[in-house]
Amino acid sequence: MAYASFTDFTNALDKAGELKRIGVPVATELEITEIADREMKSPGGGKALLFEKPTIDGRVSPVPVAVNTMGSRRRMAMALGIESIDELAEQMRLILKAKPPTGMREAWTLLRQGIDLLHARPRHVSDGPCKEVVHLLKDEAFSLADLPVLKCWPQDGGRFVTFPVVHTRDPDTGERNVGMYRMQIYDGCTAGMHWQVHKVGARHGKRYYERGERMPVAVTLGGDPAMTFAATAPLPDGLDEVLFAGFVRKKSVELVKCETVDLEVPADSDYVLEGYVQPGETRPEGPFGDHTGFYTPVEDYPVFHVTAITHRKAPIYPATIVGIPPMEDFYMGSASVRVFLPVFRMNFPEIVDMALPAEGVFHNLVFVSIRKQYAWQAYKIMHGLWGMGQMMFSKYIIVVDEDCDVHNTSEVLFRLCANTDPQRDSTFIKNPCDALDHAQTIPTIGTHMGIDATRKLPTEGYTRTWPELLKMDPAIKERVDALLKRPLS
Ligand SMILES: Cc1cc2nc3c(=O)[nH]c(=O)nc-3n(C[C@H](O)[C@H](O)[C@H](O)COP(=O)(O)O)c2cc1C
Ligand SMILES: [Mn+2]
Repeated sequence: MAYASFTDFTNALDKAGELKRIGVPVATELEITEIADREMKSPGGGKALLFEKPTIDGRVSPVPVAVNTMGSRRRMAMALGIESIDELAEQMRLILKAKPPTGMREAWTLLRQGIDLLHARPRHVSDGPCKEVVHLLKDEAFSLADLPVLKCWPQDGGRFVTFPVVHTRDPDTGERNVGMYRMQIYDGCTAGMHWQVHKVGARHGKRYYERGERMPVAVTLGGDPAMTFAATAPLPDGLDEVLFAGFVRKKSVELVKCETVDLEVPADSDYVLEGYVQPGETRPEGPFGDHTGFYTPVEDYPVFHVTAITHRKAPIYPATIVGIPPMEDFYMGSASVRVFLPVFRMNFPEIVDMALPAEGVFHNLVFVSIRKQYAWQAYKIMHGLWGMGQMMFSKYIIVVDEDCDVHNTSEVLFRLCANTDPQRDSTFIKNPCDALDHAQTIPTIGTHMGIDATRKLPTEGYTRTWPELLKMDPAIKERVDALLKRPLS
């Protein structure tokens, strides 16, 4: 089911008892973060929050701020209009099953075709609610300063748009990309554009730079949350996020032309920030209290110049906060892993399950369970994952046997401690690293570690007898179940 607007979505959350409305004034400077942080750290991710009277420098903004709208398993599924993320994973599996691909490349091609066949292709429309109010730059009556943008953490370099959906195009092929890259507000008409070096936005930017052309960029906020999720999903370069969003919500995304740049954006957006990046122009960005739980330092990033802002008559400003985990993004990342697990399994059928625990902030820690059949299969899986899209960033990969629940960190740690000889069972490799990781000596490159915590085979040189894991007799379990149902004294 698709939502007609972001307001539709927050109303659905409200009806489901998943929304807390906060009617008293709360400052966009730090106070919203403190409330949201407490909520996100409450059991299961707490509730979504709608701040109806956010203040900017003491003035009440007419635009409400929504936070933590996808920050639980249930709300993440609701955002995509489904009961459970498993439904979507099952659809992915079925597309791939129709004609099993022989490799990764073919799997993605097949997915694109499958998604296309499911009538997910965007529709082009001539107008939309995102244009109910149009401000061209020359008005000067409205600017970025009018949005209730958060200053998240005390040492942040300013206010940051934290849920921006950034639309760009490959100047060579015309292919579209949509990614989520945070934006630091510099003034009413300029902002930082934090696409990291490994991301598709940065690749597009590099091509504009090489061609010596100005790069059109459009940023949307709000609208159907399926689009926002698609912007964060680790799709391979070339798989259109707009197509993917259409597939997820089972309804074509309606695209409308921008007013001042040659790009199209979802017509249902709450806000559209139109503008451009001048290749070669950079400006210090940060510090910013980041996903890692630490401040990322000041670094030069491209500058986004606003040429127009259009919006709905009654928009909601969607935001998130990132910081020490667990935060809202954990639920978004977990949904991605779940949805793309069938793709991983296509290439590596022995993979049973996979988890990226919150403590690892996506890239730092990956648990994989496998059905092990031959010697050193765990290493094959590690190397396979390290070669796959954004999984290349995985700092530690721990491989366990199929009977270990990777979503239970305590169970994985038990296997790790019990089943490994540290030197024998670990491997180190060199690979690109997440741009946010402060631990590496040189940014964006470093080593990763893989640990094989599976039971060892004679063919792996283990000639002792591997012991059996304790397990109660099923008949006894049944008898005790029955016994405990009756009064014990
Ligand atoms: C809340 C949130 C904020 C993010 N901020 C950034 C960011 O500032 N820069 C960045 O490069 N990636 C950021 N990401 C990750 C990207 O959105 C993600 O890697 C996405 O898959 C990139 O899409 P692309 O492959 O089309 O570039 C963020 C993700 C989330 C969930
Ligand atoms: Mn992409």
